[in-house]
Amino acid sequence: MREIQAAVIERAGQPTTIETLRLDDPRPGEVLVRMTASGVCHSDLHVRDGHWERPGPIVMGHEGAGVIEAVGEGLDPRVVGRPVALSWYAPCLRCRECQRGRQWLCTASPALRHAQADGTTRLSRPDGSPVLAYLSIGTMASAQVVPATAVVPMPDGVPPEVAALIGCGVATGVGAVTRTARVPAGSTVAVIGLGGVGLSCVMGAVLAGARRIVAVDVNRAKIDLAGTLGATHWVQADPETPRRTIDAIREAAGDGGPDFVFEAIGLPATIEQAIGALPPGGTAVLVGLTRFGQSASFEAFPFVDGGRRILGSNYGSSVAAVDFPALAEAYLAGRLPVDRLIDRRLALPELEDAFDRLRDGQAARQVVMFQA
Ligand code: PAD
Ligand code: ZN
Repeated sequence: MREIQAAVIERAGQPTTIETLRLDDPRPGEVLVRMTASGVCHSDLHVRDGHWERPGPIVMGHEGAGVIEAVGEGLDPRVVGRPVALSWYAPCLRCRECQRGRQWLCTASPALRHAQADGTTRLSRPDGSPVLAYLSIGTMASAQVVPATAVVPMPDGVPPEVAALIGCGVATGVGAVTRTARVPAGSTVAVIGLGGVGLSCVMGAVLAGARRIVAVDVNRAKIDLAGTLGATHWVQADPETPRRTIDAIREAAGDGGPDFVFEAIGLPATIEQAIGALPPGGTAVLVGLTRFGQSASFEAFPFVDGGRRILGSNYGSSVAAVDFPALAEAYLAGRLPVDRLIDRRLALPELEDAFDRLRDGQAARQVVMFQA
């Protein structure tokens, strides 16, 4: 047992407070990780702002990296000291989806209960009451016990904040392009929404050899950042005039519109823009997550008549154990400049301020850094 510092919310929609919690030792199939970095992703903000119902109290955070400090019985203790990135969807490796290689659709992940595989949590308050860990990894904490299948060793030389981003935003955005959509070289691509996820879609489009990459955001600074990552064209969106945004995306992509449009915000209006900008044969890839209960619509006849497609992309259709090391190697080789997404490093007590900046659309990726 040890004491940790963690950012806790009592229930979805409430502000975070920094608390001292007790962390029990890892049990069989579990790993104790000292956290080194945790990115601030909009999915955390969806929970913080009550867009998604979640049980509580719960330690926030799902985009993390750390160093293995101890392992539960049955695991190889030689991994102690290894730097790792954490997957927020620890696969059970036994269900039908895991068996067919679609771990992002695992039906028995402990992440579904924000607990360990046996349904219990290693976290408690000083009064002994249990505290959950968001998606089983609750990375806004100085240390955590996590499922062993959530832990992916990183090659030497990968900075903690880069490893953290590989654990969510980068895997989600790059994977949407290379895994979910399998964008062929020479395609034209548009990305709507240039936060950590959308900027990763831009990097993924570069890796895929896209011919044109149209970066779309309301915020000019985000567009400029996308340009440094390889976007070739840009559209500054005005939410008041969605039709103009659609026309501008089509014009920038050429040939009647982009072959692929990635929506990386999660608003019905921009989902409809992504579909609306497609030429015949085009594909809209929905990456952004809406509030619960929201719908988007499109006119059915031209969609079908034009042979268009819509894909939902969860976690970039990534298999963490395979894809995280590959993303890390692409970073080390200079082909995936993940560090350029990071515009602020902060300490855990500044988390609410980081949420404010993210809510305002000001932040690219902010990362909480933990002291050794
Ligand atoms: P973010 O808030 O950092 O980025 C959103 C971007 O959208 C910002 O740059 C905004 O300026 C921009 N924006 C907002 N409104 C508009 C508009 N009307 N038109 C154009 N641009 C606009 O978020 P993020 O990158 O951390 O996450 C993006 C979404 O992806 C969010 O919904 C998150 O929950 C989701 C997500 N999905 C998965 C998945 O597996 N599908 C994983 C991780 C995150
Ligand atoms: Zn995330």
